[in-house]
Amino acid sequence: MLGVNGYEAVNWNRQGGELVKAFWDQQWRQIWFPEEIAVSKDVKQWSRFEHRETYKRVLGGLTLLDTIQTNIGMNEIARHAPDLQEKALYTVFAAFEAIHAKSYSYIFTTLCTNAEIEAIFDWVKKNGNLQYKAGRIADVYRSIRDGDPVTLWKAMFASVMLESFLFYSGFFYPLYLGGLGILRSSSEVISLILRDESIHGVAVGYFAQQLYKTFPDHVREELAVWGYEFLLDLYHNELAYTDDVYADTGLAPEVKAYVRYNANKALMNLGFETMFPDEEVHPIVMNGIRNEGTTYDFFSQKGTTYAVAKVAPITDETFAF
Ligand code: MN3
Ligand code: MN3
Repeated sequence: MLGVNGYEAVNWNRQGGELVKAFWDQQWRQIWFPEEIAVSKDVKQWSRFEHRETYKRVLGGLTLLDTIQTNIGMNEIARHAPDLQEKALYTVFAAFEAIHAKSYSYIFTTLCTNAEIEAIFDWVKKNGNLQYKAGRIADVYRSIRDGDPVTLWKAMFASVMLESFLFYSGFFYPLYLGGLGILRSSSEVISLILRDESIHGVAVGYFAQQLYKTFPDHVREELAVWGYEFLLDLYHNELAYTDDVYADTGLAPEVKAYVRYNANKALMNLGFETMFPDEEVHPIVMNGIRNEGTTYDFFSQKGTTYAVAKVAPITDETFAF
């Protein structure tokens, strides 16, 4: 970064960056590669699986979102964040996004023919709801003005929407099936992605909250209105996307409940009031998350038995990795 007195070097010994370091350490501790998971174990079940088309589309949609998060989201936020340690953290997050985007291709290679794979990537380019959500998020990322904290905050808000909310219409299906013992190895890959997204949502949300506190009241009010409108617009698009992608499975109502639950979590990550009432999330999906035996849903689900999903606010405990 070029200041008045020249380029400034990142100083990790500076006081006050403890939280950046905690997120950094946690992210590296959970490094993983898709090739470590034996997705080939799913091949046999895949050949007789009824809803292959739905499954492929779900993964295709997720691939697009992770591609945008790699190439635009984390890069743009890292580029414009003023703090050098925070910049470094976002760069690390971006590397994990690249792993995520690549991991879906690993599942495709294992389960699908080349012609099928081409058809999925073609579907991604043509699906209106998918392109709409990608476009709305990417536009906010591309609109950051240099040295302008308000447009940076909006991009951070959009990032939390993507990672804590919009991914979940897709995550639902592999988690649900995995919970039923169907395509379990592929579902394990998705669980590992979800574990990273939990950190990203909390971290970006937390730093966005710190930025938000620096704005005067009238700016905060404007941004809150902008934020809820942005979420609602994406939510309506998500309902249409869910109806379309899950049409053959009968699962759309369950997916939508999960989407609302995660929309609330995204808002909590940003320090905003939730907007949907608490409701029951399919217990199989919750089991699918829990059975991996990790703490990536460190947010609201650690050590509880539940069928009714509740959203907890960020507290000191949130950061006890
Ligand atoms: Mn990702
Ligand atoms: Mn992420």
